[in-house]
Amino acid sequence: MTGSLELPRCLLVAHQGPEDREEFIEDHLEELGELARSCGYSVMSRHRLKRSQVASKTFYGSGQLEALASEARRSGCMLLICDDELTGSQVNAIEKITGLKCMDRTGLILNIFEQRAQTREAKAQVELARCEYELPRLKGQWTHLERQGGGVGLRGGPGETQIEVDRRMLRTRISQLKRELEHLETVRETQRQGRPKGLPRVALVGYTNAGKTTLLKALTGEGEPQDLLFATLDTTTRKAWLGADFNPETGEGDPTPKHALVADTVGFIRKLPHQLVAAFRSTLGEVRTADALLVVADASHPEVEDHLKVVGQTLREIGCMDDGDLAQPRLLVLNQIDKLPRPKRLDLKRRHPMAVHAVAVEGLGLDEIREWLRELIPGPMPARALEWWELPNGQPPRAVGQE
Ligand SMILES: Nc1nc2c(ncn2[C@@H]2O[C@H](COP(=O)(O)OP(=O)(O)OP(=O)(O)O)[C@@H](O)[C@H]2O)c(=O)[nH]1
Ligand SMILES: [Mg+2]
Repeated sequence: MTGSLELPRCLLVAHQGPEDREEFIEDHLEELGELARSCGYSVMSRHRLKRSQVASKTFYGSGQLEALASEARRSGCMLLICDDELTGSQVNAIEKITGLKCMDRTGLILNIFEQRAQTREAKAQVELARCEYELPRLKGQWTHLERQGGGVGLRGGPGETQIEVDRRMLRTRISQLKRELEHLETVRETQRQGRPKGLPRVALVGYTNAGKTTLLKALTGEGEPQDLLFATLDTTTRKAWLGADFNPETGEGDPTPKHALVADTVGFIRKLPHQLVAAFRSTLGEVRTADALLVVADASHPEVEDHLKVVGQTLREIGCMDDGDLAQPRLLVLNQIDKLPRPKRLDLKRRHPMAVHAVAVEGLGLDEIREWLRELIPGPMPARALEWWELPNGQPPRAVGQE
């Protein structure tokens, strides 16, 4: 693996417990590499650190960390990115042993979101998540500050005072941000009320980089797809033309074209920091209140089934139930099938018979999606072929083997 010279270099590490499959951890590291690339780092190497139990102080073994430090020196890295969620004191301990700067997966995802946030709402949501993330981590700095205070080590020493001040400032900022977001949510709700009535509202959801924005563009003509994780942070709602259920030859159906409002949303990822999920509640409100969901997946990804599980789990986390009457209608769009050989497509068809196969970049599968969306709109039922029992002389179809 080579990295470009201009970008800051990093090493990636992940813990592998006795129960963890090797390919599974490799895939996590692959994804962590994508995240690092999205954040502007150059990945020099990836390491699976096997250990039956995590060490409470340093998370990884100290020998493992020392080996990493010399690897980092050899390849000119200053940064260690860990796939595991670490506490503030674990980060400090790792930094001390390795002499490298250490960042965990949550910190990396937060960095990406900070780089991408454009609108006031996205910025406030990301800052809220950052503050929530830093609050329990101030503890790590406490020891550091206390040491600086000449080893006073007593309650009320300079370190403790400093941490109290930091905590208070963070808490004040968190309350301000929450108030601001509540206000923005009211604005959003008013906008929602003001949207044309009678149009179904559909949200595009799915794992990051699956092709949601590409599908938005194909359906509505607007959107800027990018080959980057978390390219989209803000919800964009656009009107899509759905065509009509009308047969010009027989004159059956309704010739009036139908429309829907389609919202593009922030992508999901495994171990999506819960602080971010909580902070993005208002943006993700578009998903909760949508009349239907188009669940977009990158069918060519080797871990697509795992991605779908993450999407299901995140939808539950934001308050969309996926069983019983509470669930909105959902259509699974297996996108990017142009990258799959035919046997793999057939296998997918077997595993997800109700899903639509699509190539959003080429507009393939759009007709089926539009047809499904049209059915959400109350109105004349589309024409259908009569079944045998409805026909005057209809006969039930013969069972196989009766011919
Ligand atoms: N080959 C192929 N590439 C596609 C297809 N759909 C999307 N892509 C590419 O996949 C990449 C990601 O597409 P986006 O639409 O930005 O994905 P997204 O789900 O909106 O991603 P985030 O907003 O980052 O979560 C882009 O480079 C697209 O051109 C497809 O059907 N086939
Ligand atoms: Mg997008």
